Parts: sequence; structure tokens; C-alpha cells
Amino acid sequence: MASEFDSALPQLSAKYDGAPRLAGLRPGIVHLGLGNFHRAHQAVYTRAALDSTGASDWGIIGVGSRSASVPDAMKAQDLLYTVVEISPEGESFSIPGVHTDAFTAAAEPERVVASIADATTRIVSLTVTENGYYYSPSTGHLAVDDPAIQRDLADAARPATPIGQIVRGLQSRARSHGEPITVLSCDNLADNGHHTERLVKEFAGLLPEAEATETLAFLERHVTFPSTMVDRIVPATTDHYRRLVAEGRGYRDEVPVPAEPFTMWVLEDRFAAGRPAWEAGGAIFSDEVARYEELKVRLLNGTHSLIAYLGALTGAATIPEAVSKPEIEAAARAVLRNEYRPSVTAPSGIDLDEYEEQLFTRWRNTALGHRTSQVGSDGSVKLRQRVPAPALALLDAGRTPHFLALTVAGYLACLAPLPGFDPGQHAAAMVDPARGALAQAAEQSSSSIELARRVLGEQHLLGEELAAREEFIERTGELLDTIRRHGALAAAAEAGAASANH
Ligand code: CS2
Repeated sequence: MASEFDSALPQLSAKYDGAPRLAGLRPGIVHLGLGNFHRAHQAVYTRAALDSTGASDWGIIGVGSRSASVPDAMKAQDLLYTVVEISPEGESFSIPGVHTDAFTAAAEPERVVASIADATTRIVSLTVTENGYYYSPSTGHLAVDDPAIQRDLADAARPATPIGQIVRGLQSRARSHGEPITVLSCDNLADNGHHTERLVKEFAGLLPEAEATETLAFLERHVTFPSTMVDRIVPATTDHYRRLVAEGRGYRDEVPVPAEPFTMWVLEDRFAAGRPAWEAGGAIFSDEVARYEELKVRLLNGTHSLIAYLGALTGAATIPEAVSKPEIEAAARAVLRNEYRPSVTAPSGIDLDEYEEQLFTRWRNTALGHRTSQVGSDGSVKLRQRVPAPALALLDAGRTPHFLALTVAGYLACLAPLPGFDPGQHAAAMVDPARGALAQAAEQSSSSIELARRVLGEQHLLGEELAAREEFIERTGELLDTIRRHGALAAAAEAGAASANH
């Protein structure tokens, strides 16, 4: 990871940066998923909480899933890294300094279990992406047949999936000291607390009978699963951001995290064993988390997906570049206003017109350079959270969700290109667990509509309910055909004309 341009500079370390970590920090949180999002979100709120209260027992043990690059780099930097806040006006730098350890689950699975089981751990939080929950997108239940879940059920000591890790850690807690704990999902899943609770309980229920009974009883009495809404646009780290840190701060940081200035965190205040005073960093404790979450997953994330697919198909490397194309902005406004908005109820105090304008300002942050390939990745799990509920609501009301169908058509054009259609380099860079299955579906299909039927109707990519809505599938197939023949902007115009005629 080391880059040549700054090799003469000192490396970020406690010694170099005047010990920015709080003195005597002790761990209270185990966090699964040491990616950029956690490091620019929960870590920043935690620092504000610790600064404001002087508490020193809410340090975070960061657990990366497979790759050792972030944990290793953090350890080489005394567990420090820089958050680079990027606004059109310039950059600002901060060092959260709240981690007390960092390691990789794949290399030390027993340690994950032991850390969750440790009595000093009172929160286990997760940012493992939509893809890390091992649930079936079509039913919402635990993917029991997935080989990774099967392995975790068979091998108590070395779980590899986050749900397996949590259950094994909680089992060990139940047996050793029985201290309460909170499981805190911070991923973009509707009703993420209940969703996680359901998967954890389903996994626990599959253990041998006596173990299942003991673990489920502990879960019932001593574990809570608050729901959360998390929001901050956090692109991937590149040399560009390493260089900004080198120039702005005069030290080398191998793992800085770029982030937009906007940040939001809304949580249910149901913690079984206390929590940091995250409100000091601006977190909102609310009974309306479900509304905030729906608002965010649909208006922000859903519209983001459409911008990413149309952008990638028209050669845009970044979200700001994509949304600066008038046709893409118009499509984004149409899907947000006419197709996502009807299915959400604004939380008290939120003005939806202002929310929309703020989203466009955030997406236009050119300095941030958030990539279309990043937002377009993992669509098979993300779209399931974003598209079906609002699409079904419109269909039930007798309306055709043209732009939601366009979102799915854009996704299929990028990930399942039919022979002879080249979606371009940004689509090729999208990563998706369903890529193999989608490529196979494309190979077996002789037309766009056949492909849409196969993927949505037979394979239930967007769940069982939408699989039964022929009208939606056909609309997706037609728009996909227009993308193939005339390009993504022509398909956006077609969706716009069809909506206007309604
Ligand atoms: C994006 C999100 O990649 C995606 O799917 O929509 O990562 C988005 O940037 C964040 O949720 C913003 O909070």
C-alpha cells in the first residue's frame, strides 16, 4: 500500500501527532466491519462522546472481515488514521483515535468470539454491508442452505459470518457470566435492528436443542437490538486522499478515510448495558427510526442506485459527473419525487423538499469523486432493500413505477449484459455476489424481456411479491431493450414520457 510520493514524511503515529488518542482508553465496543464507513461515522461520534463526558471505557476493538490491510495499517500507526472531510471549499482533517485494537476475523476467528464474550464488551456493532447478513433476499430469512452458514453451525470455534460470530460470542457470554449486551446494526437495511435480531435468533434456533434453548433464553432476557439509520457518503481510499493528508498534515497515513461533511445517525435508545453519549456528536435518539430509515434507504440509496447505473452506462466515473447530466438529474428527481416519496412518511421536523435539495447538493460534491462503480456494486442485495416496497405500493395503487423499473433495467444492463452489448468499464468494475448467476442468465436469454423474466420472475432477484407482477417485469424488459438499442439516456427519456402520460 505504501506510496512513493510521500515516503520521506514521518508516518502517522501517537508520537508524531501528539498522542491524539484519549489517555487510558479501554474497550467497551466490538465492531465488526472495519471499513471506511465505520471509521468515518461511528468512530467520529464516539470520539465526540468521549470528549464530552470524559468516559474512557467505550474504546472500540475493530474487527476487519477478510483483508488484513486496514487492521495491519492501523496497527502500524498506533491504531490511528485520519478522516479527510471533503467539501467543495476544501479539506479538513481529524483523527478519531478511538480504537483500542484491530484484527482480522478470518485470521483469528476464535478471538472474535472471545472479544464479543468478554464481560467488558457491552456493545457489538456491525457495518458489514447488506451483503454480510447471509439472508435470502427473496424471503428475508437466514440463508440456512448457504455453505458459510452451514459451516458456522458445524464449527463453534471458528465462525466466519457476522451472524455466526455474534451467536457464538453470545453463547459464550451466556455460559460464562451472562452480562447483558446490545447488538447494533449500522447497515442500510430497512428495520435493521429487527432484521438482525431475527437472523440471530434463527441461527441460534438451529443449534443443538440444549444450546438453542440456553442461547435463546439469554437473547430474550439480556440482549437488545436497536434499529439505526446511518448516513454519510464515504468513498473508497485512494492515493489522492493519501496525498491530501501528506500535503495538509505533513505525515504519511496509509489508511485515511475521505468523507463528505454531512453526517447523520438516528438510533432507538434501547441499550441493554449502556452506551456512549453519541448525542454529543449530533446523533439523534428517536422513536421514529423506522421512518428515518425508510426515508434514507429509498430517497437517498434508491435514487443513488439509479444515478450510478445510468451514470456508468453513459461513461460517468463518478456520481457528481453522472448527476451533472441533465437527463440523469431529471430521472433522479422523477424517481425520488414520484416513485419513492409516496411510500415514505416524513419523520417529524423533516421537510421532504429540503431533504431532496440537500441530497442533490451532496451528490454534486465533485471534490469527493464517489464512484459509480462503488454505488453500483452489490446491487443484488442493495436493490432488494430499495425497490420492491415502493414499487409494490405504486402497482397496488394502479400506477406503473417506470423509473423504479428503469433502475432495475440499468442494473441488468450493467451486470447481465446480453451478447453484443458492452456496458463499459464502470459497469465492468461493479462487484456483485450474483454476477456469475446473472452472466449465466444473460447467456441463456435471447431477448431483454426473457432476461427480465428469468432474473425477476424465476430467480426472484427482488423477492417473491415483485416476481408475480408481470407488468413490472415487462416494463423492466422494455426499458432494458431501449438501453441496449439506443442507450441509457434514451431509456430515461422513454420512462419520463411514459410517466407523463399516466
Ligand atoms: C450508497 C451508500 O453504495 C451505496 O449503495 O448508496 O453507500 C451511500 O453512499 C450511503 O448509504 C450514504 O449514507
